[in-house]
Amino acid sequence: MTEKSRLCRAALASLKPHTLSPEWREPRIGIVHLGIGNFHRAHEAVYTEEAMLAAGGEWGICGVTLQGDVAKRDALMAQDGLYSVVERGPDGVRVTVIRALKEVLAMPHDRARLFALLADENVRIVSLTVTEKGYCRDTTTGDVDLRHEGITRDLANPDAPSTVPGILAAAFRQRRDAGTPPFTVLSCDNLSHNGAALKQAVVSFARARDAALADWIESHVAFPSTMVDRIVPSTTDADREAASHALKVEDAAPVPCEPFRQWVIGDRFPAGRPAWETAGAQLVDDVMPFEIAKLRMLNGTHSTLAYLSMLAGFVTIDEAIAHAPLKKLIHAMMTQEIAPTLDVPPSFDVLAYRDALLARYANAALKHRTAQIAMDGSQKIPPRLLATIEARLNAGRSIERLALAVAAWLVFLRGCADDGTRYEISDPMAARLTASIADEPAQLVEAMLAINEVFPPGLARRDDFRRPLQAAVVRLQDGARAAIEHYAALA
Ligand code: CS2
Repeated sequence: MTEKSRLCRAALASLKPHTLSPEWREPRIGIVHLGIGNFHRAHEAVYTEEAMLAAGGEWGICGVTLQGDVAKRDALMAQDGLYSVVERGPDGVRVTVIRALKEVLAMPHDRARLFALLADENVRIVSLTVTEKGYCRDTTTGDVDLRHEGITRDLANPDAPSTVPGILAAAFRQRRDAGTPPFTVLSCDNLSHNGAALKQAVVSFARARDAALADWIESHVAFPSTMVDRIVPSTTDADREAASHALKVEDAAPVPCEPFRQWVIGDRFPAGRPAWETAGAQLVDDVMPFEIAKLRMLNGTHSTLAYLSMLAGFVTIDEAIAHAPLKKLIHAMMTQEIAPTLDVPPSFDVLAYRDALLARYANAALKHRTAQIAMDGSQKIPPRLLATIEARLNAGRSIERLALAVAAWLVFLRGCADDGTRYEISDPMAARLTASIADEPAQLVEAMLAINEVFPPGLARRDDFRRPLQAAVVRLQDGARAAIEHYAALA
């Protein structure tokens, strides 16, 4: 067998049928994206390429890995930033080569190049997908966590930062001192009020060293909020094979995803933006209703499915949702417990949204692993489930199924599935969480509720939360499948 050549810009002429459009003019870099994971490459990068095709603009992307993932940088740079998006839906597979990514950097190795770009006035947007933990927030105040190891280091060495707040504050110091207008900061992470949350983290970081800089950021920089949505699993060999089979050249870094995508963006870009609306993005004044609906309905049920599945032994989301009692439980959880907490515009049909989500979960071509979603629960549980629980309790309503979801997370943290299979807990708070593990349900609930970074003390104290939570942990002692059956049968 002859070895296939590698995807690269010189080969683009022969790849035209696999691009969004044969037209292409290489843009300059206008966006720096922190956290160049699969999600960004299947989402913002695709929207941005379509926007440039429709309306032009110098919006090439420089992606940055903050974890020093040199292998990822080198794999993408060996392909001149090109990669394919492998859309997997009920109607088959579609492979598209994306060209918007122009450069990839790995921190801390490429710090000088990153700061040169962050100082460049052509860079008008810095976007982020760094997950909840990348914000280094003290969740009780929303300010940056001054005890966080990376934050302490960055405050002591402001010219060699490695955290997101540290990097952004240093970049703004450069721009302010040079008289260059600021770039807009666009958070694309799944947390509520993501723009405001990031602004608070960056401003409070700056304030700890340089109050004038904090004031400058506060008054000059726009941090619009966004709601991002596309289910994007990790890449497998099957994706690499599908891409190279379709393209007839080797792609070492394809991204699998579902056909569906959605992006709702707060329209505040004083330094300009790509014409993302031409690619189907919704530019709105207020993102919040969309953001909360997505976090609670999609991410909330995703996490529920993930923890129950880890215990019950369902490996992928489609496998979990094919289990009739679990589907019934998730349907009821959305309809009866989550949807009533949402305050959405009349044009937003929550029940149609629910049905569309269930159909997306059933996509058997995607193979979205429940273990992937189960990661970082300490960061995901509060916005996805606890906020809904508080809203329900404040309205004097029941939380049986939501409590089961949180209970499943607690039991999951024991690191052992119902059939005895052991798995690792991947979570920035893993040590703290596993130290609080107990076999006895009441003890487990007690120890976990004492972790204030996850459970706000006001909620943790409430009897109307503790009771159903403990009852659900007790149910799970008999196995997740039995618990699922029980809760699916609730009226
Ligand atoms: C998932 C999300 O991994 C997870 O925690 O819930 O990444 C989810 O797939 C996306 O938010 C969908 O837009």
